[in-house]
Amino acid sequence: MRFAKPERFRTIRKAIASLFFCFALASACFSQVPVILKVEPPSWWLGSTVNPVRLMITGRNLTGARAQTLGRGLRVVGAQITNARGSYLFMDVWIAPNAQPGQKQIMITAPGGSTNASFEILAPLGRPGRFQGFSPADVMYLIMIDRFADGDKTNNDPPQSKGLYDRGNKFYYHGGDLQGVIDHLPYLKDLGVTALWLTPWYDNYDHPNDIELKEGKPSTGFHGYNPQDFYKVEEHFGSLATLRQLVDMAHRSGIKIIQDEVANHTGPYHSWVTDPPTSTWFNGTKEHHLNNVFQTWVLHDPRPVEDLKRATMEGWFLDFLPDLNQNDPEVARYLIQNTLWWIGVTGLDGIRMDTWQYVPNNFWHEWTMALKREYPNFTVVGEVKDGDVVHTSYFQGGRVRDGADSGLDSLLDFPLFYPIRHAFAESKKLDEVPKTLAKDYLYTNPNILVTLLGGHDDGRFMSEEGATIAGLKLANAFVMTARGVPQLYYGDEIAMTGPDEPTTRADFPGGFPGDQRNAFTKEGRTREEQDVFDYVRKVAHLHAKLEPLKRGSLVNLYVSEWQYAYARTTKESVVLVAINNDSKPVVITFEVSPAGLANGMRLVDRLGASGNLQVENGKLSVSLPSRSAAIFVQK
Ligand SMILES: [Ca+2]
Ligand SMILES: [Ca+2]
Ligand SMILES: [Ca+2]
Repeated sequence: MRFAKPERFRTIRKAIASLFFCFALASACFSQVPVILKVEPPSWWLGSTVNPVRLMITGRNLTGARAQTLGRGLRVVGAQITNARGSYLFMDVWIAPNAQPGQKQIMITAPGGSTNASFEILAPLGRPGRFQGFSPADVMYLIMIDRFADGDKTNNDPPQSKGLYDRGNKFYYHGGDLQGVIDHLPYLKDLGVTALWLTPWYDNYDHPNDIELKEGKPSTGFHGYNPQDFYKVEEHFGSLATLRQLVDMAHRSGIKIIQDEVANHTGPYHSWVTDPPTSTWFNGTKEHHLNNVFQTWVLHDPRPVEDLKRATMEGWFLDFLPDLNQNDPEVARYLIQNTLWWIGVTGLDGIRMDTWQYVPNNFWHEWTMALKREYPNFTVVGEVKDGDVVHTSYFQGGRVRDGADSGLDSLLDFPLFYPIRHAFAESKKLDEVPKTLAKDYLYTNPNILVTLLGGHDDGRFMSEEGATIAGLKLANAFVMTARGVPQLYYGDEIAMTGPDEPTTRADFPGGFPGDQRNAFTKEGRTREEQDVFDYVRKVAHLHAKLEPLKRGSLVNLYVSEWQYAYARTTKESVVLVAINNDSKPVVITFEVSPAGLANGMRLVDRLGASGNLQVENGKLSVSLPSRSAAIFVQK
């Protein structure tokens, strides 16, 4: 009996071995069964200008797959293409005009078997109050979603991306989310905001980023600019349902939503990097690519050094952000549909496009055409971060550049941003501002440019050397009365500080659990913060009330080193603005006939800096205290 034990063990071992053999055999038999991991886009709506819709199905064992729709309303049309690794299947699906909305099934049959993929046909969202586009009638407000307000504590440390939440770390998630924005819509409405630009809400990577070290340590994608899934909402920010709710509730408050998009690159950990859908999906590969040299001046050079141009257009940002190849038709189609999808499923109103200049104009032409075909009122602002009007204006649509008309409506007005900072933050001479505006003739439409005094990629206004509350007020008065679409940066209305990129993205006080005070309320603001808040609110509301500030032509009336006076005029009315950036009070006298103001006309300053005035001998004499602005309207 003593030998029975080893005998029994041998039997068990044999049994286990044969079991393994069976498993191995089974997995060999079934390993070729197609598996569907993702369908992009996952849905589309009836009555779209895009029909058929190009589907990209991500999966396994798709080599040689054929697709066939089950049921009515959806039809696979044209050829189906799979890649050699069997990880992607491209096909067109046509939505019947009389299709019933709902989930549809597509049967995918490959040599190893069949499986189903789901695709939803949606009823289109109603047009009134949606897809509105932004205009100079708006006051835009930029929110960094992670840093504004935490409205849902349950998504702060989600299971799929545990450990990225740390309010003590400038480069980690702080808990801000879409619900936090919803919760503060009344605050924004009260401030006078009519359009929200939200930093990207795409799903970013779920683990620390040890490719892009910040201060020597791993960072995270809290800023949203490193997508790992272009069709998902970042789990730290909420869900697609929350996003839809945000868009609807904002619209009910008279606030538009502007999505921040990225079409130049993906995040460094996107699954495409190791398994690209086509061989030309990216410009280069992870191992072999150009490093971006940022020589953007060659982009408008009529005789560009081609190597420099190529390294600027196709180089990977910082050597690790995979550069999408928009000249690959599948990439172009993917990006165009992705843009339309976010608009179509949420009803949002505008787009701020990141890194505009690093993407070819022939692609932008197709992209904006598709956008305007579906949503004619929609508007787009492109980020071309450059202080030179010659350079920046090159990228505005309305004329052919580099072989195509990009169709781009608007640009962030960085050429005006720097003079605004110099004059109002650093208390330098003011005439750099009108001298920059004098170059407006280079733009196809300067009136739609987005003017700003702060943003998430620059240190805060109040952290510039020499910045004062008086200067901050002047900058606000200027951007909300000059031509363009004024854009505010969250927290500038309470004079938040932060000298560099990470600190400029600090948490809004009161937006987060455990905050010492709540600066969203008057009680929670310091006297100085309240002073700035009241001023910004006042000029924002004047912008809303006074038609010329929204639609008027800009007429220059007086320029000196330290003073600037201009009018905004419509056929019906005039608003006159006078700014004294000097540290001394001043009286300036100037002709007002170019603004159509007649003798005897009485004017009152809505900001209360200057006394009431009367036009005499075709002139006005305006008395302005040190560092002050006046907004005159007819009495
Ligand atoms: Ca949260
Ligand atoms: Ca994520
Ligand atoms: Ca590029």
